[in-house]
Amino acid sequence: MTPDLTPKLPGQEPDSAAPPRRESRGPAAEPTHALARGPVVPPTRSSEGFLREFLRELQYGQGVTLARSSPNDQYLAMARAVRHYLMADWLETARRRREHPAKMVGYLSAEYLLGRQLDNALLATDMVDIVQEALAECGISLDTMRAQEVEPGLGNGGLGRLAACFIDSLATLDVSCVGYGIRYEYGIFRQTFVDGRQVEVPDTWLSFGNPWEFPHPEREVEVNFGGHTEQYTDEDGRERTRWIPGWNVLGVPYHYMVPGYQNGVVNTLRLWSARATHAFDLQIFNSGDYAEAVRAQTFAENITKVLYPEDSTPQGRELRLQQQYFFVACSLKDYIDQTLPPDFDLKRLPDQIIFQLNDTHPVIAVPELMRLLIDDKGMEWDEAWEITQKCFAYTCHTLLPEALEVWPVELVGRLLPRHLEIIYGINERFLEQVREAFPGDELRVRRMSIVQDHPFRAVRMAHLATVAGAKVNGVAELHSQLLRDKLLPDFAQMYPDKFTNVTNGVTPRRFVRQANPALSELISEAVGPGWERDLSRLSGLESFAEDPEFREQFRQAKQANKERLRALLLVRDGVELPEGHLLDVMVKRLHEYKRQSLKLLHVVTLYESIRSGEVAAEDVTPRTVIFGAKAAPGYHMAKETIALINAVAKTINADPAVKGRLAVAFPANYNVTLAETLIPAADLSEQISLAGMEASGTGNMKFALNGALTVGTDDGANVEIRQLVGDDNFFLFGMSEPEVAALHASGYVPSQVYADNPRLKRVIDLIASGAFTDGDPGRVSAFVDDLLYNDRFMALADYQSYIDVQERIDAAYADTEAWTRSAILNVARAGFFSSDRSMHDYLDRIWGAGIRL
Ligand code: 26W
Repeated sequence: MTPDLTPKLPGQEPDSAAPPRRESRGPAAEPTHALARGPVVPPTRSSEGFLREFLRELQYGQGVTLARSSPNDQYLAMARAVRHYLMADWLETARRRREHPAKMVGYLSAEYLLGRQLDNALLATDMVDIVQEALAECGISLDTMRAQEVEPGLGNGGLGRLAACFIDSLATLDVSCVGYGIRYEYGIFRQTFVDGRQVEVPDTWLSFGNPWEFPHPEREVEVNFGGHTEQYTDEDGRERTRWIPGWNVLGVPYHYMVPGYQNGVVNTLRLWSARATHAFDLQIFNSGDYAEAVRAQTFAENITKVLYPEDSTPQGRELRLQQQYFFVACSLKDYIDQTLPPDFDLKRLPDQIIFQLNDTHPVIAVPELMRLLIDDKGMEWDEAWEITQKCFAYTCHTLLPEALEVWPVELVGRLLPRHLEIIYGINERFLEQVREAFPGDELRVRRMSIVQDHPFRAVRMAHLATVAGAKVNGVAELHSQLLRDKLLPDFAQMYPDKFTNVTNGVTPRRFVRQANPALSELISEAVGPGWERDLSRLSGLESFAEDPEFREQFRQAKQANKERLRALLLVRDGVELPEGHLLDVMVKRLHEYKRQSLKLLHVVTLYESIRSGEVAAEDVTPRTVIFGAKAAPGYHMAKETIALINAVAKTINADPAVKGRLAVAFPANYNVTLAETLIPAADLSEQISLAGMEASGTGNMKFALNGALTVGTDDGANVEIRQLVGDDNFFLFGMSEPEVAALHASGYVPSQVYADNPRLKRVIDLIASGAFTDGDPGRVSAFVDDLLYNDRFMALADYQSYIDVQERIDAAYADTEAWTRSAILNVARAGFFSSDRSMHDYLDRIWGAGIRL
């Protein structure tokens, strides 16, 4: 229920009752004391210096003595002490950017899957040794401190993690950027298993305090919703529209530091949190209905309460649209009113900023900017549209048609009536252009319309983004091609120059340097220091692949990482990983198109072939398969798949017949932190989506950079990984995208594939018999029936090819030297997948001139 609030118009607030407001800009007078005038002086970079900061924070910040402090006290104090070392750079970066304004990137993303901050900050400031030494003086271990941190899981998966990598790279490249997003009170749910089934637990990441954020309530902004619009004539006699909102909330920004890698740059991530407006306070004051006012307060704060855990099927929920509008409205207002100089001429806006739209989630920013320019600043439509089109660029992250966001017209009209009018205005003018370019082609007009009529009237956000954006990009070569050819072909025909590609990347700081110190040391010894900032230097490892001594060291590093993983899983999950196995890892969101089901069929095939005596256990390459995956809470088939993986794991791990040869582990709650230990330990990276379905994948890049070999389809960025590392160092299998399309067209009958392949039949029959579910076939029927009679993502069609390639992998792994050689070549040739390179591509292809490097 929407609280009934009288709209707050300027001047309506009785001064006497108005709550105190704080100025957001200051100070008034010049300071006189030298200390107050000079630049910020960072604390001394020594272990004594750090110790001093730490103890001060402990005593004055936490209010405890060392002797009485809890690990959480210690963690909070040390994190704040580390922060001190970034502060001078943060303030200096901000000052520099203000004094020499260059074009800036406004990265608009509903998700940032940041991962833990402590290690990242220590690495950026190069303080690990200093801090370790200082803590040792207090009898505190750095590892204990690291373990205290709950990672900010403000994202679902690939898209959110990509945003985190990109802002890391922009800071490292010293590009002026502000990341804008949402400070969810609850991030992605914590996954637990009860009887092997996923149970979601709220992620209370803020409950022990968050030392990495800086709330700025004095920079709050007001965001309106609901109400209606009305026409009026302004003083100059012009017909204008104004929005009379029905209710509003406040956005309070929380600032996070985004440090570059040892370069003195610290950018800002600005996450918005919703609060009730002061009108609520007034209501308490005036109406005396305290309980009602508090209820309204809760209503407002609901907007940023929780991250929606769906990452492929939008639910069209009202609160989600509220979240989207809330954060972009806050961000645009913040940029225009607080970041630009007060007298800035908005005609020049495109010289100052480019807003990158991370998928369609922030696309409501387009009509919002139009509204600001037209209604608030009095611009004419055409001028506003010209500016708007230059200020946005759109990145698409999917190919699944059902993942494309559409918002019911009824909902948009009720929540954002003025924006709906503007969207209609944009669409009307756009469709005129379509008709002009393609006269008589009304079918095309209907296909391209921003507003769809069927199956229900709704705004197609991808169309809006494509029409408004100066550029539209996909996230890997293949994906960008399919975007042009299959997802948005009419648009590609109309605006061929708009479409471009930027292949994704990952930050080598977090995913190599920080996650894999053993390999990092080897790399530094081989190619010298500084590769973390220029990952193309990894190519210097190429010749070391031929060096037996280096290969031995490389294996030792991998072994150390496996031991680190074993130790972690033992305490984290009570899982005991066998030693000496090929570590075969599939970690990513659970989705049918990613085909965890195919991996499971392989596992059962291995199991069945040993059990049936088809192969002798001692002839099998020992393997441990590790899964990590969260399912969207409402995604039934995904949850069934999780239950089945756990059931299969339980059976296999308990069966003495395969002991020492085959094991399956499924640690719960896969997240960034677990990835950092898992990926460096892996031998084999599973990237087995149906070709044409995975936009890019970024886990695939992290594995290759950590010396795992990929078994993969020709999909997403796998294509580019294979091109770069070479066919000899990549295990390709399965249909290509054109083959998939052809099979679709000719009619795919999975039950026929099953009937024609005796091995596959044995495997599916074994599952269907209830062999893994205590003899209960009912628990697997949904999974089995879907494979046999639907199999939308053609797992059965690729089954034999997958089994064959896995047999080649078994043999290849047995040749230790050759395998190591391939693994080293993967690292040496994967430097392209640094997100620094992605950022250079965005600068060259999308963000344009004016951004200073
Ligand atoms: C609920 C609606 C919805 C729909 C799609 C929410 C989130 C999405 C995202 C676009 C899904 C996503 O994370 N896509 C992934 O983006 C990565 C970064 O570009 C790619 O590497 C993955 O292939 C892609 O699945």
